Amino acid sequence: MAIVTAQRLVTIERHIAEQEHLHPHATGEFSRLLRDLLLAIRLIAREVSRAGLTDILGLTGTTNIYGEAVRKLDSYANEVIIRAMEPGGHLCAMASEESAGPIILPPERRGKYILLFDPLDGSTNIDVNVTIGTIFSIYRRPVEDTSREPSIEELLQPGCRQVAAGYVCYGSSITLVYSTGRGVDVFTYDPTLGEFFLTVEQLRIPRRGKQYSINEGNALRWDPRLQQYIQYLKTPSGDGSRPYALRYIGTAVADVHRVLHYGGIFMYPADSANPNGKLRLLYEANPLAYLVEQAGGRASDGTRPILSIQPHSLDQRVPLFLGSPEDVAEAEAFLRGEHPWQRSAAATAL
Ligand code: P6P
Repeated sequence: MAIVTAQRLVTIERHIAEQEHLHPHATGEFSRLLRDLLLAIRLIAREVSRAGLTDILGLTGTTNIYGEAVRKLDSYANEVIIRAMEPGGHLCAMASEESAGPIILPPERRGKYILLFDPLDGSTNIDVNVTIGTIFSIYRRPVEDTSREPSIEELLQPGCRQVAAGYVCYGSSITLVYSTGRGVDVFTYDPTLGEFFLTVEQLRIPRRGKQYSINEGNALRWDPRLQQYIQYLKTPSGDGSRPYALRYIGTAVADVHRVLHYGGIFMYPADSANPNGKLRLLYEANPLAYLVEQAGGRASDGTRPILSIQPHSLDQRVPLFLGSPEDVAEAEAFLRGEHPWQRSAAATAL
C-alpha cells in the first residue's frame, strides 16, 4: 500500500492550529500543551543526536523503582519532560515510567489534562546507536476542579479515554507520530530549523503484512498455541503469503513504527516467566494501541482490546499483540485454539 506523503509544507505548529478548530471545545489549551511537549522532545532529540559526544551515555549508577539500571539519557529525558510541562498550567497530573509516583501540579498551575509518558523507550539500545523513542498519552481530567487534588483513579483511565497519543522515534531521522482522534499524522524533524514538518498525512496500516516482530529468545516459555502461530507464520504457503519475515529491534516504538508503515504484527506476549508480559499498559501499550487503531489496525492483549482494559495500577504490565487487523485477528484465533491450521498435520508435528 503506497504511503501518501504530504504535499503541503506544514509544520506541526500549523497542523495543531488547523486541528484546533476541528475540536468541539478547542480552547487552545490543548494546543499549548502539545507545544510545551514539543519543546521537551526537541531538547531530548538534541541530546540523543549528540549522545556519543557528551557525557550522557552510560549508566547513572542508580536504579529505578523496578530495580532496573537507569541510564543518563533516560534520566535526562524524564527531567526535561517534567520541567517543560510543569509551568504551562495545562496539566493537573503527570506520571512517568521513570518516576516513582505521579507528579501532582499545585492548584495555581493545575489544568484539565493528564500526561502519562515513557520518556525514553528502548534505553538498553541507547549506547549502541539503535533507535529509541519517547511515548506519550494524554487524557482529560474526568471532573475539572482545580481546587481538588487529582486522585490516582483519575490517572487510571482505560485507553479508550485518551484524547491524544504519540511517539517519537530517534533514529536515522527523528519522526513524531501522533493522533488526536482524527487519524494518524507523521512529522519529520529538521534539526537545522528545529521544525517538525508533516511528511505523511492520515497514515493507514495495511490490512495484512508479511513481517512478524517478537523476541524468539522467549519461545520455549510461550503458550503452545502461540508457538503454533509462530510456526504457522514460518511455514511456506501455496499462495506465497507465508513465510513471514522476522523483524525485531528491541525498542517497541521502532518495531511498532515499522508495523504501522509496512503492516504485520508486533507481539510482546505473556510467558511462563512474565505472566503479564513486559510492556506497561499506561506508558506503552495504550498510546501505541491508540495510534495503531487510529491508523485502522488492531491491538489486544490476545483476547481483549487493549483500549478497553481498566487499569488497576500505574505500572501494570500487559501482553501486547498489535498491527494489521487481519494479522492480529489471526493471532487471536490461534490463541483461542480455533485456527484451522492448528488441526492440520503440520501443527500436530510440533
Ligand atoms: P526484550 C525496551 O526495553 C522495551 O521496554 C521495549 O521497548 C521493547 O519492545 C522490549 O523492552 C524489549 O524487551 O525482552 O525483547 O529485550
